[in-house]
Amino acid sequence: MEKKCLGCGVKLQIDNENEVGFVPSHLLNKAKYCQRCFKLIHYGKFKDMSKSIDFDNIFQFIKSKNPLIIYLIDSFNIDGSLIDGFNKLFNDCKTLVIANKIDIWPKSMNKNKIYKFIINKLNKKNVKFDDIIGFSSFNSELINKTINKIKSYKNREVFVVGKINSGKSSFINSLIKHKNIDQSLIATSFYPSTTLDLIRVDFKDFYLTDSPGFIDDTNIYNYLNNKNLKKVINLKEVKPISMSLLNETLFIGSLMYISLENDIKARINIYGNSLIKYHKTKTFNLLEKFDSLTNNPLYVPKLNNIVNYEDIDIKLDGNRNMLFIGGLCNIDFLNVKGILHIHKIKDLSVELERSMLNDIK
Ligand SMILES: Nc1nc2c(ncn2[C@@H]2O[C@H](COP(=O)(O)OP(=O)(O)OP(=O)(O)O)[C@@H](O)[C@H]2O)c(=O)[nH]1
Ligand SMILES: [Mg+2]
Repeated sequence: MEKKCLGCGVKLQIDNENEVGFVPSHLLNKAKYCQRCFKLIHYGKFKDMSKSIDFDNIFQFIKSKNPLIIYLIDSFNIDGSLIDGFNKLFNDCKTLVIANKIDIWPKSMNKNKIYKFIINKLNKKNVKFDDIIGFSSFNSELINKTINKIKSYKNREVFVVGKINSGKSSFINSLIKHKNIDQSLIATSFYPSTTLDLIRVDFKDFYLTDSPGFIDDTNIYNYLNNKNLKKVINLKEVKPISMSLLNETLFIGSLMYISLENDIKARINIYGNSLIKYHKTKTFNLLEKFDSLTNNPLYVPKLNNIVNYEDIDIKLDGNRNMLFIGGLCNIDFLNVKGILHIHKIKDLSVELERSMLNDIK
């Protein structure tokens, strides 16, 4: 019988060290993980093997099972974690949305406002779903609630799908731990494309299957090398950073910058990783300043292809609005009216919405 890696899902093999699933031949019999996952789990070393993922095949297979789909969405990076064409891919399937990583938002924030915000967003983007649950891998009450919800669908086959890094494997691991199931944990990490193939776990009442994260160019993770990812990615509760801007430009690390039209004063709260430098500067010679940051370690490295930038303008209407920047940070504008200029990576998702911190109507 073929043996699969319990960390990433690929078939184990002993022939080629540079291909997925490799284990040294003398370890094959007792190995649970491939060499790549073993190194990730024990030494935090990551090897990108995302090219090996066969999404067409995987999605066809999932559909053929007529499963319950668990659609994992990162509640801190909502737009960046939506799959383009989700409805088309899984049109006939029951869908339970899990709004994950709810613990990254400050504890003081009203979680109902976040859920309501996400529901509005999904409706606006015409995502069809049957139910939604807020979730965090660290909250046993939410884990319990989720297990009961999954059971209530009575589907034997349940597949977890979502974008890279949305937390699919951590989600399943938290259920494995909670139910004390005799199963090795799936490999997880903040590096994109940790999971490479399907991983099916028997929960007795149902089978829960992990899948590789869907990849596109909307998230900041796709543009950073492994070292810089650590400084940018949000893995724990964020503490908002408050500041005001008047005829000034805000550099978000050396990744992008935003400024308001002249003489408009803005009070903002930034929700993001405190390792990023949020740096204010006078609004002139911006491109020169930006280019001078090329040697800064956070500067977007040109990984596989050239990264294109673009300038866009967004109108702030005087309400409390939040700018969501593809997994990088979210910026709350407190009742600012005027034009916001943004210099950003072309395909990075940047969306302005009425802030979830508004009162619920
Ligand atoms: N704070 C917080 N972090 C989480 C949670 N769930 C996952 N993470 C973190 O998010 C990162 C990605 O988690 P994974 O479970 O590997 O994500 P994935 O969706 O399986 O990723 P791929 O396999 O690459 O598609 C890891 O660093 C996790 O620790 C959560 O509920 N809260
Ligand atoms: Mg995974």
